[in-house]
Amino acid sequence: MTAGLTRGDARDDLARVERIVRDAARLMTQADRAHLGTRLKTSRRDMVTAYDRAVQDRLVAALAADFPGVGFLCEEGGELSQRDGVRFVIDPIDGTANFVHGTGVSAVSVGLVDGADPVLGVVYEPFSDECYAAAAGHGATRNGVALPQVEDVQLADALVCVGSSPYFPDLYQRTMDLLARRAREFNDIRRDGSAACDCCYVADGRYGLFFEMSLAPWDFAAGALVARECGAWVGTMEGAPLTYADRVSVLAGAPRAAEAFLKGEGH
Ligand code: LIP
Repeated sequence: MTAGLTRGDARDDLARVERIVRDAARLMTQADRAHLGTRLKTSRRDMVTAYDRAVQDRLVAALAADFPGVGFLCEEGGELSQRDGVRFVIDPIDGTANFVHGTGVSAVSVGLVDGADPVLGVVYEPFSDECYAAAAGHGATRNGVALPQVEDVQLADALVCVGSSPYFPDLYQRTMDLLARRAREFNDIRRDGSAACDCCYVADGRYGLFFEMSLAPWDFAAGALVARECGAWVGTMEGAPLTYADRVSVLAGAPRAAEAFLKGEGH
């Protein structure tokens, strides 16, 4: 049983969530790219498309039918903004800017959280057909194949993936300043534009570390669990546990790399 939340056991529940995510993601790969219905939200960098909303509507309808009584916290939320209790935490398209520009990675991310405890997570990048799934205490998989524990690399050997917090100009500048001060401690830096994918790429060893100064719970709820289940250190950039109600900073990485990053000068 998924922490007493649903009918099945954790792995059965996870398989059902993964099927729902994969189905909804077909809206992305079948999108009419000449008619994305793109609109601005909080700034010229913060966009939403008709497909974000369509994917979210399909996810919510299917999850509500399959998991009656479970709440929702969704990026395109409105009334679907339950910030505590048992809830699905949904980013219908994480990496919307990439989706709009037809570049990089963009994924459907669905987490299931009980208060501040992650229970399940699915992140599916449909263009590369890579689906990451994790249930708390049961490890993580990529396309159904178990992921090994992360290699505990040093910070100097780590490809460090950066989230630039583009919706917050002050944090964007603080991120650039941090890189100017500390990137020389890393092997090199990368920037993808999807925190959900970035956390999963820490889990599968592509990156030794990922950080971003401000993320919403839907950006990281699923991916952070995938990373944690693969032995990565996961928390805030201040070294605190993640919470799932409001925006927080996120750090995920090989334990030695994360420790060295946290010991370094302030952010
Ligand atoms: C995005 C994150 C990304 C971050 C962007 C944005 P969205 O999510 O995954 O890491 O840098 O600011 O928050 O908005 O595309 O769902």
